[in-house]
Amino acid sequence: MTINNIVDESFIINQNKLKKFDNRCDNIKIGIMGGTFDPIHYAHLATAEFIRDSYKLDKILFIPSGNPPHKKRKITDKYHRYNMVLLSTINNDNFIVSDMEIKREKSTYTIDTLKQLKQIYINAEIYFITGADAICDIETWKDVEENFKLANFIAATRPGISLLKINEKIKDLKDKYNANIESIYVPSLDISSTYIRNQLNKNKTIRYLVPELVQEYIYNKQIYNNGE
Ligand code: DND
Repeated sequence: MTINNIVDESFIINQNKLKKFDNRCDNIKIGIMGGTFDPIHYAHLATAEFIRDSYKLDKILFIPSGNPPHKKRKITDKYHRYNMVLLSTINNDNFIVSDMEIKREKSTYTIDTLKQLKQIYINAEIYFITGADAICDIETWKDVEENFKLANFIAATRPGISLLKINEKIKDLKDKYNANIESIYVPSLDISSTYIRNQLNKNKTIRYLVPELVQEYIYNKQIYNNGE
């Protein structure tokens, strides 16, 4: 089977997961894992799984950013990033991929996504998952205070940022915005998308840092080998 066939198959599997999920979305707890995912890697997946288990979340919805306004560098085509997230989640019934930000033509802000989610999953409780770096930058996000009104936030530890620093930031955000936000220690995996792109630029290995299918997709589509 070629990688393109596997992408097509993961798309269909994901559509079925979404259909089942949309039919039983009342009174459930949904974790949202938003990201540029350029590319998705094992730290994203392990963090999402660890938090799903710790918070007894029913499902994790991965939402790849369409046009992330916060990225200054040129990012990879959104369909490649979306396909890689599909390939990474094909074998996990609890991980579902949403294309709501991919389909949005304008800049993709979390506030618009949370409003959209609230309309679709009316009685669900939403937990937005972020890594420590994202939580430290959250005051630069559009309509920060409104984001906190629409969702609970969970801030996962990330190598290089101490739990103490995250907790100080959380205290500050709670005081300022009455935010519903908690920190969680997740097992450290010192992997980043930047590191993976750098490895690829130097023709070095990315094996065991990303799912095998993602590695195959990257090589097949020859992304990340133009100094990007
Ligand atoms: P990133 O581009 O940082 O994602 O975006 C994270 C989320 O923030 C997305 O949903 C964005 O739409 C949203 N955002 C950012 C800026 C402004 C606004 C919204 C706005 O509305 O104005 P990455 O692909 O880099 O990473 C995805 C997640 O995984 C992040 O939360 C990151 O911190 C986390 N992560 C790790 N966590 C633990 N261990 C590691 C990790 N590597 C990445 N090794």
